[in-house]
Amino acid sequence: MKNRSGCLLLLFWLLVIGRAGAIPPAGDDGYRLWLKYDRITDDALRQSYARAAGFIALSGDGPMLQTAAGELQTGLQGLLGKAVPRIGGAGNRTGGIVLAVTAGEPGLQPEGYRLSTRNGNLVVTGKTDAGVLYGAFALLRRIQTGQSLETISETSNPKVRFRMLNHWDNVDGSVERGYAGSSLWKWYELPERIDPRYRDYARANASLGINATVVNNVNASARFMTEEYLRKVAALAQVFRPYGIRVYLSVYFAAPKTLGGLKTSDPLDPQVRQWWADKVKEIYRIIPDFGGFLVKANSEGEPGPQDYGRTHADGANMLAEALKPYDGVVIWRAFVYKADPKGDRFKAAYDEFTPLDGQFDPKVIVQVKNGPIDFQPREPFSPLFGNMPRTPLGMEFQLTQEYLGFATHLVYEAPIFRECLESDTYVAGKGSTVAKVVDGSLHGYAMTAMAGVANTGSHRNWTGHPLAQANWYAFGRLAWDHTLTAEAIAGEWVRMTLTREPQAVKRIVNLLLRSREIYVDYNTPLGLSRPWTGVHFAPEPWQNRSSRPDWTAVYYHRADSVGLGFDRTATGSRALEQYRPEVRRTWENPETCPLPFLLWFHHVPWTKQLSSGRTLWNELCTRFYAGADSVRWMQREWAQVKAAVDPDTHADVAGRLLTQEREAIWWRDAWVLYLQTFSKQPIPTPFRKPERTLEEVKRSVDVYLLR
Ligand code: BDP
Repeated sequence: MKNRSGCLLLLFWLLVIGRAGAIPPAGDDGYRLWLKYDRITDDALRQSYARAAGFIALSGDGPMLQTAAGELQTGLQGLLGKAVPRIGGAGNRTGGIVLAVTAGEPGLQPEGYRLSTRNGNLVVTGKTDAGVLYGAFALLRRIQTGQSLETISETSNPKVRFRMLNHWDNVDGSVERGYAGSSLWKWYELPERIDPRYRDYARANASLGINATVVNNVNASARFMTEEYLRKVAALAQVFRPYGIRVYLSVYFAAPKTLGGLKTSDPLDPQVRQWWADKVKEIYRIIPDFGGFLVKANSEGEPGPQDYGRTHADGANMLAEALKPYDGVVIWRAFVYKADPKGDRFKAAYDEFTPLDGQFDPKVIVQVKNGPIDFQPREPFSPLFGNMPRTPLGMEFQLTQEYLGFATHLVYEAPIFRECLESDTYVAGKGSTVAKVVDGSLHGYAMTAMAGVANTGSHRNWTGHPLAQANWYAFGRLAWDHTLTAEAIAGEWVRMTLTREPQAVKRIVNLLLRSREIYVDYNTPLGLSRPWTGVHFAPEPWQNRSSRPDWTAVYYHRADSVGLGFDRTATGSRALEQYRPEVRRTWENPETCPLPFLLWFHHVPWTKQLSSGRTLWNELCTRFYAGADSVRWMQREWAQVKAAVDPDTHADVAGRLLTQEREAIWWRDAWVLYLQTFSKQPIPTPFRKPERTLEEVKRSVDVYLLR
């Protein structure tokens, strides 16, 4: 009896200790992202790394250099299974890692790094501490992905200067278009309590070279300009600083009025200008290395300079002037469109911004979404790229999956980013890619920027869908070097995050690479788009009522008895005129327009024979059905890698793929049944008619939208 109660007691304590975390959980919760640093199981490989990494020598004690050494120690401790000591200078010692800040190092930009071997040591060189930090992470990445260190010789400079995340996070802890829980920032605890997660966030970003973060929503609350909030933001800045990350804030343009009590927020009003000058002074007193402002103005109801008859340039320049005494920049968003029943939203940003080229202060960057409308599953590149040679244009990508199935659909976004960056604007002849506009090489921009609307949240694994971490990763890697391929990035990420088993790596990379096309097929094939208002999740192609025409679905797809698609040629809205003739020519002829862009530019008859040999209607059905069916292929592929992936992660993704299948069929059925009311044609063989009626799908959407 006594023994039995002793056993029970022991069991009880094991459970308690286990729950308290003293016993590590069996599964991987995804928290460590791509910085897992699990011990390398291949003995020979591990020992070869261990021989090359016997110590870490650093001269200098700057906080970022310390960070670099600390990160190397953490990483190597995990990967090699033993502690690697940190020493001062290397002296005559060999077999270690030397971190060297060499201001005169040729071929390096301030944040660039060089990895080389010298005198029997691995040397990480940077012109600055930041360069060394990025080099240290690059070295770790090599080890994590199993590369040799023998003949290491790599020089890498960032192609873009401001590599930033934009968080659409609100004062109340919610995240606009966030699908991974609530905000990472616990405003109510700050500045006193520092969640350890802030540091892990900084580590993850620094490992990719991300050096800037806008911590609040572009639909900004003026509260972020109060001293109370600035002190909270300062506490974050302090955590991020040793990782080379500066904080930025989105501003509410009408703050002088709502917060400052002024009668106006007119950017040309001297009192308003003074208010901003004082505010900026206060900000730099509290956050000495503050990065600058991100501004959404005169867009979707946000206030802006046009409320006072002024231009975007007037507004941006006023803020730039306030920031002038400091090192800050103004990032002014070009995401604007008016409620014009006759207009084409596609043309709005170009029409409003190109006349202002040359009028912006040198400290202003205009941030442009990759496409002309709004982060659709596939969009042509924004015609602003290439058409503002005298204004630095920054890129805005969206990592959070607003139109890409939230956190239940697997969509690897690197192909979206690459597709845009590789697009040729032809503004200075062939080869004038969007990437060359954004990296400044085409127009000689003095400042360059790439931003990603973050997909992070309070979910333990940061991004909700475990594989959506790859989108954060891919964005960071591309912001550093836009020439990296989607495949190479996926390969790195999978090896660092999921598995190093070669067959499994191959399969998962392939799955990631195909995921976007599959999504497009069942969601918006052939150039359909769906930026209609609302939650941006449920299929509602029939939605035709709203306060503005461009907030309906029918505005975009234009389905009628004749056909489908938005005519943007000379017979339609003429939006194609915003592109150079070479670009226009590829898209303006419906016979030769690539199918992925067809309905972006043409209203195509249902019976029209396409280059695929099928009629429009049959091609649409084929895509919707093939797309939805392919989700089952994804499930099968994922099942094949079960033995190579952590069981918890595997089960999580497998579950989401089941949801994705159900939702893909929902989308397919909604579109097919709705469009059929116009095409009046049967679902072609071999596809089977949806099991529900259009009315039933509509009802399911209504129920989904109930609050
Ligand atoms: C749209 C989102 C909206 C954002 C807006 C923006 O639906 O929530 O505020 O973009 O980028 O995609 O400002």
